[in-house]
Amino acid sequence: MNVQNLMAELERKHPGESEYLQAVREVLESIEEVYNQHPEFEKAKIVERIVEPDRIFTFRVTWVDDKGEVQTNLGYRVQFNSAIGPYKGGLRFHKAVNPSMLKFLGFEQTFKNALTTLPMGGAKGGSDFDPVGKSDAEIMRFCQAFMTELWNNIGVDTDVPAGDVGVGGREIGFLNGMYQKLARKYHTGVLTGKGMTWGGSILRPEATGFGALYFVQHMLQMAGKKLEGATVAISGFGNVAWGAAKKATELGAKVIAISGPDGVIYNPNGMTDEKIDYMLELRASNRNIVAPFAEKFKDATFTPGKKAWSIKCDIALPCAFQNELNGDDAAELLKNGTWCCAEVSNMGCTPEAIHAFQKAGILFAPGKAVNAGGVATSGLEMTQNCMHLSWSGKEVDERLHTIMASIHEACVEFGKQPNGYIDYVKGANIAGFMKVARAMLEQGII
Ligand code: 2IT
Repeated sequence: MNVQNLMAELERKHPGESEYLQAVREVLESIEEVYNQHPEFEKAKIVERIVEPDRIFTFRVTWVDDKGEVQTNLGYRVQFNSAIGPYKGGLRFHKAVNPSMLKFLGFEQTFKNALTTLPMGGAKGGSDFDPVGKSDAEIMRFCQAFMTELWNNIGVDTDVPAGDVGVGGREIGFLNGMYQKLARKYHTGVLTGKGMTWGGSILRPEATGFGALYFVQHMLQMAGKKLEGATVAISGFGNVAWGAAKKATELGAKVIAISGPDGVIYNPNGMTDEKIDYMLELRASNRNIVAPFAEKFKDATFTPGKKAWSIKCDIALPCAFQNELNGDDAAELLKNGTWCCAEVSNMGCTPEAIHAFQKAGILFAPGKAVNAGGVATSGLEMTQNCMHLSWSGKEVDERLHTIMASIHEACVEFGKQPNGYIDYVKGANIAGFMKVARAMLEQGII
């Protein structure tokens, strides 16, 4: 394999798909050396096959808003790779959703799911529907219209969607209701992230953030550092940021920043239960602003137009969107003494930011390892659904702990450099890639 040639070919085939090309380049650069030691991969053209999704469904979603006006959005499901199990991955509702974004997410999901140790292939889907400012009734009608097109392409043993940005428990409820009505199938395992009374798993809402903090604990332990007393800046205020803030606080760290598209909240005294609960209210309001946090809690201040990375912190946790932390942000964090950055969002850092962190020798880990606790717990939800039972919170949490420990171990095994530095990017990419590549190899040319 030659990365430059492969990338040139992909750029020609998929012009302008910047997020997708960025995600592919990062993985190929990480695996090049190991790949070239395996002529059997080269012969089976594994890399040429693994970078393309198996198939993409694109569909029109038409619905009626509260004013009686007809609205049309685009819907997608990218079924990326099924070598190790049925397609699995979230749905994203955001105005910027396009095929490039969902292809990058589906590609990442394939390797992330491989890291979880569970048998799940990679997928992603969503729509350019913008939930901001929508009523609950509008969200319901949109979800129902979206499922009218999607239902025939998903199923317990084929493809199991879940939430992502803009899709939480409320949306999964509306989607599941419509799925059952259309498919006349009532197995609880067609979607994950369900409510607790209809097949959901305890801890799934918390799992992405909790798993991320378990991963950070392992990183810190290995580096001889501690979470207790560390200051943490988190971007975003949605489901993932909420889980991360909750667990970071529980483990003795001080969450001094959260943020939104409107600006940053500086929270010098850290989180309380009331503040953490309020993050859920902010998300549920569909306004997509974080400023009200500082109106409600007087010890916090809001600065419009600023990112979480403007706040001096020990640990930076991007928890919102891809490329939300760029080279300039990394430089500012490093100047302020940040010594760890763990991506909780998918591809939260630009390549320039990752390069800056690694060059400075600080702890850095990529989203596909750090945030894998979310989809791992979706996998545990699927297992419970198939067994027709539900596990206790203790049982799910223990399994999540074990999975995050094993992902950390895999990153160290494949990412340890001769000078002792652990390149978690390389480690996660090689570990995830090797598993999927071997599975493809053993199943022939298809
Ligand atoms: O990016 C992700 O891993 C998710 N949005 C969760 C996917 C899932 O199937 O739970």
